[in-house]
Amino acid sequence: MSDRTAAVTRETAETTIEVTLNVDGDGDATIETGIGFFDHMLNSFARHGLFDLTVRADGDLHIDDHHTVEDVAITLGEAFDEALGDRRAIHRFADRKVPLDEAVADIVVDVSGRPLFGFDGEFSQEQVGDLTSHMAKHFLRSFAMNAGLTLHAGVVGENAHHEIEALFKATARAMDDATQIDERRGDVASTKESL
Ligand SMILES: [Mn+2]
Repeated sequence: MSDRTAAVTRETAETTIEVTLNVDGDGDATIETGIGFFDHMLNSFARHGLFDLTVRADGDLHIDDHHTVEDVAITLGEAFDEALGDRRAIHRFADRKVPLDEAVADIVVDVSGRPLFGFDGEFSQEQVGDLTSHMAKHFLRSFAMNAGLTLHAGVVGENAHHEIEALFKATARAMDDATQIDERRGDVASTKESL
């Protein structure tokens, strides 16, 4: 198996984002986005998905968190798409339910190459630290669109920190499961023979 790694840089007038990813890592992360709670979420994503991940973001935080979170999601999605290559022999489908105290997040994913995003839930507070809670949903959508995922997410809870963290952990575990290689497949996990 060739290395499932990627290095993607994305530069716009609003942000400069650098991401390196090893899908088959062991959870090593170096994250600097300038948004403390978002760093906490990306660290958690790497750790629980056993992805080696570096994210360096230099964004227009003097405006708000929107462009930085969105562009990190796009760049991370592109990194997964590149690292997974032809997606040969992966499990493709996975679902994970992760609690964090009173919050429960539910993720089901198809690493299909056909982007679609569904979301069911509300965040209990508008803001967690420097992150606008709604941006967690926007992150998942942008990640799914750019990684080529069918991703359905749901969350319930009473504390937005818990709700968002449970979503990131469940997404990490689901992505870890779905991207595992099943050598019995030997080929792409689709009757169309391409993803
Ligand atoms: Mn936390």
